[in-house]
Amino acid sequence: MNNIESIIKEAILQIKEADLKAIESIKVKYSGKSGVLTQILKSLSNCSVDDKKRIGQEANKAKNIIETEIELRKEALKKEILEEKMQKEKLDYSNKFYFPFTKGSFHPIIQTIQDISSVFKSLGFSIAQGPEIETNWYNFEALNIPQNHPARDVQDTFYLVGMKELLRTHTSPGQIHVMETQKPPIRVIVPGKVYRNEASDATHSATFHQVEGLSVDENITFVDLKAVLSDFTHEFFGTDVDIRFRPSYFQFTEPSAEVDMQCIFCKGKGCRICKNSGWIELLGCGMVHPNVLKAVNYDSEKYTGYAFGIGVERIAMFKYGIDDIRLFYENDLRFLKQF
Ligand code: FA5
Repeated sequence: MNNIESIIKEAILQIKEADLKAIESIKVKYSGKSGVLTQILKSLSNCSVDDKKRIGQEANKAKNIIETEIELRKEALKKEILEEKMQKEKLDYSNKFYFPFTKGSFHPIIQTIQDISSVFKSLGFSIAQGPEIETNWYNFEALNIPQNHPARDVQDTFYLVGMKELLRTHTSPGQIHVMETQKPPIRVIVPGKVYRNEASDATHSATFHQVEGLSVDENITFVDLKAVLSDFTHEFFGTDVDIRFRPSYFQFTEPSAEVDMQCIFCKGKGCRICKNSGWIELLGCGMVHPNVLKAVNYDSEKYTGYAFGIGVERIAMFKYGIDDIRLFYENDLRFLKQF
């Protein structure tokens, strides 16, 4: 009997120290098929009836005690593991690490696109989107840019594998998408990102943004174009800003012009930014070429239109007094936090 009591004590001590793996071998050791208590029960066959009864009862009681202790320990161990896991995964909702919040803001280019858009919205323009991956048809052919035009040279255009698709080199394909799906009167802007295979400098980048503008209706003239662009520049930069329309050439407009703004960095005297000309080019524009209207099955005898393509980075440089376009893409927080 003393032996059974010491077996219980010894087992309980081991159970208290055991982990989940060890506890299974303790079970085998005491109450398994060849376990200590099972052996005691088996050895009773030669004992007297009294001894069989007394020792048998005590051995079974010991077996129950040990098995209960084992189950309790197993439960406690599982709970401990779960709590440890929850502790590790617990989120700290207290505010000690997170205040004060640093306020986010729009990138100056996004902000400029929003500002340009809201001026044109106030002038009655709606906003449309076009894809960045285009076909030759939308980027060139429908815009009256023939196969041998230098703008189609692989030097300027990023073609996708297979040469069938390309990254749009300007937002003008947006004109075609709009005219294909809408009938005149049209008054729309198409903002977006464009790509050109060219070296970057203080005023040029290989990836930049444009806002395309298009208006098509009966009796639209160059006077309407001049009026809308003058309204835009004065609304955006203020009435004291000096702009000029300079005759130019685009395959998809006739006549064509470029709009320059007096360089704000040197006040027109000439500097590195304006390449000593005193002016910085803001946008290209003109009257929509009849061939473009024909490409979208518009009646070019009935309808006329104007179009323009604004360089967003150039506008942002003017607005914020930035002398190098590359600053927009470096994502230096010291620069971005100023906006
Ligand atoms: C065009 O892209 C014509 N699609 C614009 C147009 C639309 C003309 C509709 C007529 C009718 P251009 O290549 O000149 O034109 O670019 C337009 C404007 O984008 C420029 O005036 C300039 O402000 C800006 N721009 C041009 N190249 C770059 C460049 N590499 N980096 C930053 N801005 C640029």
